[in-house]
Amino acid sequence: MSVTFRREGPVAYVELDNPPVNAIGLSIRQGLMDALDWIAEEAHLDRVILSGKGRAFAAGADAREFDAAPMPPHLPDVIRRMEQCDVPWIAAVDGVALGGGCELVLGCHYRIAAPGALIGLPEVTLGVIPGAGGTQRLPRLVGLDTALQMISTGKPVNAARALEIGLVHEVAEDVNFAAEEVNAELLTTLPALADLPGPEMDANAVNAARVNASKKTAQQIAPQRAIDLIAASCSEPFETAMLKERATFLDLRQGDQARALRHAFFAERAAKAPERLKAVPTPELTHVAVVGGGTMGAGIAYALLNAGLRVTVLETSAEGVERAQANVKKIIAASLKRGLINDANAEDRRARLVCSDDYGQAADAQLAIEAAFESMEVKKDVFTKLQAVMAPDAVLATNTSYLDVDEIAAVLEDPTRMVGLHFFAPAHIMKLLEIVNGKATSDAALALGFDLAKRLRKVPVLAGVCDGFIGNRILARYREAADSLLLDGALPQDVDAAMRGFGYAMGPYEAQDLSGLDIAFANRRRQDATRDPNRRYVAIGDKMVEAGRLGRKTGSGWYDYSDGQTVDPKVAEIIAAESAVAGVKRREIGAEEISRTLVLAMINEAADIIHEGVAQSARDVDLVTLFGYGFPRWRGGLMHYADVLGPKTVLQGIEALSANDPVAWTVSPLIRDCVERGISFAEASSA
Ligand code: T1G
Repeated sequence: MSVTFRREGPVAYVELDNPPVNAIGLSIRQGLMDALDWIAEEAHLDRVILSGKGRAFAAGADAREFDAAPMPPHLPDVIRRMEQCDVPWIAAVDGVALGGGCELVLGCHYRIAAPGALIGLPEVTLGVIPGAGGTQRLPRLVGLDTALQMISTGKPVNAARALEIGLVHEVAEDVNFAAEEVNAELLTTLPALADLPGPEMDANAVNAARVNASKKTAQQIAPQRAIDLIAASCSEPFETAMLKERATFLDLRQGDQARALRHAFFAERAAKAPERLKAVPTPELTHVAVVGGGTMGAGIAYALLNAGLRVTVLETSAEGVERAQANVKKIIAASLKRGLINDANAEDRRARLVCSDDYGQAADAQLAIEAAFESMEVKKDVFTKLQAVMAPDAVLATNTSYLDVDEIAAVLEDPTRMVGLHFFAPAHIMKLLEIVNGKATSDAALALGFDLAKRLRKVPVLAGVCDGFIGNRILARYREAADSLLLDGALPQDVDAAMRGFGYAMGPYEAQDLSGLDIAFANRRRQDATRDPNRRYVAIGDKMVEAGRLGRKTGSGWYDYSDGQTVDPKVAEIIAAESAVAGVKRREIGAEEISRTLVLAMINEAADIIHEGVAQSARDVDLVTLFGYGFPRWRGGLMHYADVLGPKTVLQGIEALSANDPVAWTVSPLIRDCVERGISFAEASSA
């Protein structure tokens, strides 16, 4: 039974019970209709208390039903019946009431929240709009401006804010008890929100919401459509506007953007340890050592402190120790300033942090994460020292971005304890964690890696060993294809604008100016010996580094930073000179060709990565590109987008580009396989 109902005296109790978060699927909608039928037959009831069993009131409509035809009873009809019920309904909200959960609350006549409750309409984050009255009832309850903010951003409010804006009548520790205590007389006077007049139109507020949505959720349809419907609440009769809301919801949920956002939502939740690791025993994590207190090390240390762990940051000198201490404390201070933690939390984190140049301090750590300089010699030395002090069953992890995990593991007497844990800067903010499975890596080491990911609330993705694992290998191909377009006629600002137009927050050149051109330079040097001489090599990046243009940190890179970020004519000169040396006649290259070329290059590389088994599935590539590299979430991730294009279109697109550089554009066997078998990338590689 997804909905239970009973009465005690004049009080009817209706409880949602669909673990884990009371997602409102058909069983709940039908259960509520059954409860309403029962209530209609009961006499002498003065209230119905609606609550959610477990940790949520209700997480919203069951998004897994959105791919199928809608099944009656439909939520808007259920809520309308609650609202018109002769017995007043009280929402007793403990936990989250989101989406349809919030719309159930709005269908009640009296609303109570527990202090830790979160109430909101996040539908736009799934590419849809509130489809059960939210766009019409919320403005009638909290006013136009607040409704515009809440619905177009999808951000929920906490109990205090809900009380402040009038979304709930009261906040109470024990919401059920408070509901029993509400004055019965008062309950009979409370109107149904649908019967209230809509709010006054405020064109400025509507425009402000549109401008904000076009900035924060550029190119996304749902926020703008939500704003249209909220504005309609000012002028159109409730029932008329409700028909429009329903039609808009049904239209959006089948669209590419909603499918992509649903895919991203469920892919993130499916990111768990492979089945075989579930049975592998792992130690309880209490103490983790981090080697290297630079930017990455400090970020990792802070993520560990945030998860309640004891952390020892190891350095090689007193200065290093001081620098590590300062770096972690800087992050703590920044979190304090942003209100993410309070003074007590900050003190608690500082108390669990030790920075030291004595490796012996790590002796009882269950795990060590090396985040030292990206040099094979340095890493081998670190692991030799760790091995000497840590327990033989402690797991040793490297955060290397590019270096060969197997070669590092070879310095250990027991290489099975080595695993790659590739964090992304800033490590305490970026959710992606690539867990790199070395040749010798044991299941115990992998399992501990996934335990850590869960503890840190990261999105874990299993990666095989190759140059750059999954994400950086795709990034290297993205940059190589971009540099090739520079040689043919594009300029950095053209490429960046084109990729921002595709949906990235930042293009590849402005991004590289942030991380530094020297990293890719070092990687190209590392690959010199093994590069295919028939593969087009673009030396523009090398010339930039030779000219001292390393990016923001040197005041200039692909752009000039002496006064903000500006286009620098010197860069175009360097590029033109390289085109001349290469004998290339430069041509105009438009934004559509740029974005198509770069996305196809990434898709082809990702297809190889899946084909080689470095990534387990297309979905894992989506997680990496979404949570580590800023791929637009409303496109669902690189391979979800590849499936939107379709394998045949991908194949044709790549073949059309291969003339210029047949080696770089060799079509991945996975793509040919999908076309020949008539299957999607998701089907070809479903883990
Ligand atoms: N539909 C289906 N499954 C859901 C779900 C949902 N709305 N929300 C959560 N789950 C599953 C999730 O996939 C996971 O499954 C498990 O529940 C625990 O979730 C008509 C149209 C509620 C804050 O956007 O934000 O209502 O992996 O791991 O971290 O107008 O889930 O265990 O198999 O996330 O504690 C609007 C989405 C829907 C809220 C809990 N609602 N959910 O977070 O647990 S559209 C939302 C969340 C709608 C109406 C419209 C979070 C959470 P599994 P979890 P959590």
